[in-house]
Amino acid sequence: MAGEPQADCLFCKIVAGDVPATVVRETDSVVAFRDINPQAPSHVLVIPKAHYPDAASLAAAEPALAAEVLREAGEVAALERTVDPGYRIVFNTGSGAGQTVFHAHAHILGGRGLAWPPG
Ligand code: DGP
Repeated sequence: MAGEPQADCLFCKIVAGDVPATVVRETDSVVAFRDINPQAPSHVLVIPKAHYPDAASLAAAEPALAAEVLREAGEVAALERTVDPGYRIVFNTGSGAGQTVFHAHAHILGGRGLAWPPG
C-alpha cells in the first residue's frame, strides 16, 4: 500500500532505526540525516518517514507531506548555517538522473560554491 514501509528499502530501515544514521532533525513525519557520501561540507538528506519511491509520487499522493519535506529543508539549512550565501535542494528522480535509493529524499547541499548547471 502507498506510503507503507518496504522491507527492502534502505531509508525505511533508517526510519525504523534498523540502519544507523547521523540524524540532525526529526519530526513525526520526516527525518533529516547526514549523507554517508557527502558532496559538500554540509550534505543532509530529508526524507518522509512514509515510503514513496520519488519526490513526484510523494507530492501526488501526499502534498502536505511533500511540503513538510521542503519546510524541513529550510530548517536544516538554518541549522547548518548555509542559508547565506545559499544552499541547494536536489531531488534526483530516476536512475538516469542519479537516483540510487528509491525512497523520496531531498539532498540539502551547502557550505561551498555550487556551480550551475549541475553535472
Ligand atoms: P540518490 O543518489 O539521489 O538516490 O541519493 C542517495 C544518497 O543516499 C546518496 O547520496 C548516498 C546516500 N546513502 C546511501 N546509503 C546510505 C546510508 O546507508 N546512510 C546514509 N546516511 N546515506 C546513504
